[in-house]
Amino acid sequence: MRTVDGDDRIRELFGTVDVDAGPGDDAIAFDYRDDSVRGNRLVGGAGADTFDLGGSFLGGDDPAGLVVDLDQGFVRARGTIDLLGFENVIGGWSASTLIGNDADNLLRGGPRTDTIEGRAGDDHLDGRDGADTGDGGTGDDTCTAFETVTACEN
Ligand SMILES: [Ca+2]
Ligand SMILES: [Ca+2]
Ligand SMILES: [Ca+2]
Ligand SMILES: [Ca+2]
Repeated sequence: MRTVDGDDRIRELFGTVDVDAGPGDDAIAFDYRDDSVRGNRLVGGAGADTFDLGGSFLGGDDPAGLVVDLDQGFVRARGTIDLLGFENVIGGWSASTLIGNDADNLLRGGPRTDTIEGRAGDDHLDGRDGADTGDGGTGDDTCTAFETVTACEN
């Protein structure tokens, strides 16, 4: 387990992934050109933490290839790893399913067709390009750039 303190940006998680970002508002980024996750778990810890897939190819060409579920606490892209204590997700190149949790989440899709759910809390959902589907869930939610949207007040 690699543990770091303060506000961090952790990049290039090659090989086995097992990181605890600790206190502070951290961003853990997958920016290597791979289509699967390996290893055990990523922990955001305290603070508003971001799981950043911008620039990554996780999930590859498989339309169901990438799922990030903050409520159930996992990311699946061929392999599956635990993803604990994160509030925000930035999607990558692949079509993605991004699911929030009870916290106020920022969930941003990528250029392809994404399905994004905020769940409880005041969430900000952004589909970006593609024919995206957004569901704010309960709370005072803001949804941007969706073709189909439900339960968004703003
Ligand atoms: Ca943290
Ligand atoms: Ca999209
Ligand atoms: Ca919500
Ligand atoms: Ca939420």
